[in-house]
Amino acid sequence: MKVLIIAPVADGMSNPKAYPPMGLYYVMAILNRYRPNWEVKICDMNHDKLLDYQYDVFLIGINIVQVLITKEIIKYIRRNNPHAYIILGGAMAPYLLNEYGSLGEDLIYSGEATKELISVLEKRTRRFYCATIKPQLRLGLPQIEEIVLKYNSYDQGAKSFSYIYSRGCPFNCSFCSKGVLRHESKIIRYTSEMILEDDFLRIYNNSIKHIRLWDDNIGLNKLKDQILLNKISRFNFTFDCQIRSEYATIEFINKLKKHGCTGVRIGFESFSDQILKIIDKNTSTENHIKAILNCRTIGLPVRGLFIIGLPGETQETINETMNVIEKYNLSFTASIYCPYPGSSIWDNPTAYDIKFCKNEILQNAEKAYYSKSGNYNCFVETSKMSRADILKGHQMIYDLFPELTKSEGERKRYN
Ligand code: B12
Ligand code: SF4
Repeated sequence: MKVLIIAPVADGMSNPKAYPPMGLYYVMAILNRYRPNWEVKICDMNHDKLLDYQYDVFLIGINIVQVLITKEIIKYIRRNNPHAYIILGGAMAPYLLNEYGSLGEDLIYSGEATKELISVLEKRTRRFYCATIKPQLRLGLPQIEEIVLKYNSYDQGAKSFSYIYSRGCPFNCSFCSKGVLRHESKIIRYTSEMILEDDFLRIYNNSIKHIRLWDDNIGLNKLKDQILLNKISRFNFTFDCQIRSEYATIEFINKLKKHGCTGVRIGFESFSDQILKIIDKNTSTENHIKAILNCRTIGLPVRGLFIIGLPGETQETINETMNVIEKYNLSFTASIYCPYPGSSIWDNPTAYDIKFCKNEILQNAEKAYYSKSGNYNCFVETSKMSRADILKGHQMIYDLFPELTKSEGERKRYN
């Protein structure tokens, strides 16, 4: 069987070279492992042109911003190969049928790629398939060499590699679109120690010095964290990761630093307790401030991630966020809020202080992120802020603190 796995163009991604489509390499790993005689290739349309349509099966992985482009890709495939079997999967898969109807695919596969995918392909199952979530996580990444050749990202001047050690998240922020993890997301699945060792050995053998961790769970499980950190130290990697503010205790930050952490990203979202409550963030601005201070005490660079335009946003709440950024000289990234399917706000907009048009978002999601012209868009309004106010408030943060958009490391280098 000839299989082509496609990553559609991800418009607005600042540097696609830095972001391998990790999920699709795991899909490839499953096929390679259970059907080694199948010919399986990946076409990342951020880099490669889709020129050859002579495959039996096309597997396409999509998130919300890749839906419309995928519809076009499917049209091309059908035109050039009417007998192809086309499957859609990835973060947006569970919501596609409900929100868009069919995009022209044969099957929507919701969930992690597991061995079940093989029988789905062989039986040419139609319409919708929901994979069961297994406690044990997936295989390793056998194509590390290929990924390193194609994607060269540098962090802290060192060649780096994106990696994810755990999946799931026990929290339920009302703005978060949990995608394939769905309600079972509370079952946290970790890569086994043996696989971790094997992956890291091959990452090391490919001259990678820095790991960029995309886990949502660092700090949640002491034992698992320790396994990960020991492995990182064993290969002498440096790394960066994201953590929640309440996990950023002085002990944990110290531990991260000792094991080679060069910086943490913290999803503060807002410095208004009222907003944190509305979005069910399950933490407080007190924890946020402590986290910043703990990072400063230990000397670990921190970047705050914020979302402007969340339910309950007012000019005052934006000011609260700005005051903290200024007071702590905090490096930051601020996005504009856009509700996505799979989140509680999307499902129950009337329960929140927010207004938006679902159809407008579904037809323009890729523009909500960051348009090619460099402009942001806003598709929401709160009772106190219009779209224009939110855009203005967001722009003001960038205008007031342009220096703070750089990382702490960069700021030191240029001072
Ligand atoms: C790393 C990451 C990024 C990176 C890199 C993205 C990239 N293209 O590689 C950056 C920071 C750039 C990014 C940006 C954005 N991201 Co992002 N990102 C993630 C994150 C944290 C990890 C993704 C990952 O690699 N997971 C690991 C792999 C193994 O999992 P996976 O991709 O889900 O793949 C598995 C299954 O889904 C399945 N599968 C996947 N594809 C396919 C295809 C087929 C055919 C089959 C059968 C199975 C299958 O098998 C895989 C292995 O089990 C996820 C959250 C998460 N924890 O997953 C959010 C997430 C994917 N991002 C999300 C969003 C919304 C965005 C942005 C739109 C954010 C914004 N508003 O600015 C942008 C869009 C960028 C773009 N243009 O694509 C949402 C998607 C929601 C949705 N419903 O679509 C997520 C789920 C976060 C969330 N909880 O809201 N992101
Ligand atoms: S935003 Fe982060 S902490 Fe909140 S539910 Fe999503 S992954 Fe979990």
